[in-house]
Amino acid sequence: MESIRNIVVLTGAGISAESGIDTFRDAGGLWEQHRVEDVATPEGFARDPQLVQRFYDARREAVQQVEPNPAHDALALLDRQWEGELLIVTQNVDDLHERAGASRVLHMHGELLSALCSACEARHKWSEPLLGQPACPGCGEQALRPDVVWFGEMPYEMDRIYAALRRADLFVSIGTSGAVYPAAGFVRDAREMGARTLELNLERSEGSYWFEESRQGRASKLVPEWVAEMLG
Ligand code: BJW
Repeated sequence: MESIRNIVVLTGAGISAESGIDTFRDAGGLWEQHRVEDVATPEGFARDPQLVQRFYDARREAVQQVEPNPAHDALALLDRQWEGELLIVTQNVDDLHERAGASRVLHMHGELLSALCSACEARHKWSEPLLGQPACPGCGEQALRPDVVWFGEMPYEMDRIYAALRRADLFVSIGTSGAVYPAAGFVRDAREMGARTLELNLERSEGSYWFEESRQGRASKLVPEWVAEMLG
């Protein structure tokens, strides 16, 4: 693509599906075994912290057993070789972009391998279960929760994301259903600010009609093809 210098890539659960991590809204997705209100809201956590800690402990353990797939690898290659600005904004709480070698990554919905202390608000790298209420390494309180963004909470790094969207020449959305805001609104924001827009998804997403171009297929095929186009 000509005249593209600054790129924002938004990724969702679909990019990690072929690594073996369940998506949220597809058949067999995580929400089928648990109600959203029970496991992904501050109210659900207050009501039954053990259920929520168990849910995230299982996912934290599972994420350490999987590997990046060709879609993560292709984005990492783009990250290494693209000379203009690039920001990979992921809604995913796994670390597969980083493990594939990408460094320009921002986790707007938090990270499974991190714990947040509700008492002192410190964030700590964390790979162990939280169910046994371990003490916060910073303040000693037994107040650690998964460092993820639940419904009704403010996603991380919104200022940096909007600043990158303002500068973007191209916005690319990969493997996300476009059902959750504010991420679902980025395509409109990017267009209003003059960027070209491209969707790569297994099927047309809820917000598909906002994109100038939409390609359907598996991320492990579409993403390497698109990256090859970008790197010429
Ligand atoms: C493949 C594939 C393959 C499969 N290859 N593709 C009414 C209207 C508008 C908004 C609201 C409203 N009421 C409430 C809100 C706000 C609310 C919201 O959006 N609710 C909706 C339900 C409507 N949002 C919030 O509360 C957010 N905070 C907020 O808005 O704060 C105020 C604010 C205002 C303005 C600016 C800034 C802030 C917080 C949202 C937090 C979401 N948290 C979760 C859980 C994180 C922790 C965890 O992982 O457990 O984030 S929910 C869940 O959904 C998770 C995901 O990141 C997120 C998005 O899911 P994603 O990635 O799109 O997955 P799926 O499964 O939905 O889609 C997968 C796609 O991949 C599908 O399309 C497949 O086809 C495709 N696919 N295999 C390519 N191989």
